[in-house]
Amino acid sequence: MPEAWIGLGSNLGRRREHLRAALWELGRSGHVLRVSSLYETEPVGAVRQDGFLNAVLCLETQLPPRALLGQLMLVESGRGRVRVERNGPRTLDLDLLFYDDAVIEEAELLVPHPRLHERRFVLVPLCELAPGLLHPVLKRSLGDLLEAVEDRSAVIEVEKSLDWTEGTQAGC
Ligand code: PH2
Ligand code: MG
Ligand code: MG
Repeated sequence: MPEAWIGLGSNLGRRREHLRAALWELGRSGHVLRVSSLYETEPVGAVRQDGFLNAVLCLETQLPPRALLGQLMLVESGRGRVRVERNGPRTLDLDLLFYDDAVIEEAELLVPHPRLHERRFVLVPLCELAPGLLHPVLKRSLGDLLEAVEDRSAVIEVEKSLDWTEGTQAGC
């Protein structure tokens, strides 16, 4: 069955709660195989905004990439995501990073995610789980990409593994 890698991020509201809910919801689209630690990360990009919680997961799924993307967007809206400003603050961001070793270049869907190799907040959690995974376009391992990345923004592990089966609790 195909394996999709998904990046999770939140910097608005009850961040941990948004990520936990996303894990739970994504379980409906397949089987969550692996989940990284949770990381407190410095915002990257032009927009001045609050810090993020980021993580990645690997989902075994029957859904083809477009259908999976649709599910990711549904889960985002379910957590109250409103698209106000490009790259601005969000309750929940779910990005399709890899879909097996597929290379997809459509207007709405670029896989692998075109900026993942430039961002420590994605590479660090990915490398925690799969440092040897080969980027299908760059043909380099994630470990290599992390070593080479110019991004120096802070990425700090704050929680070992998020238990998405636990009851609702105060977010952070
Ligand atoms: N997402 C962005 C822009 N900047 N910075 C961090 N640390 N984490 C993110 O998830 C993030 C970001 C747009 O998707
Ligand atoms: Mg994103
Ligand atoms: Mg996104």
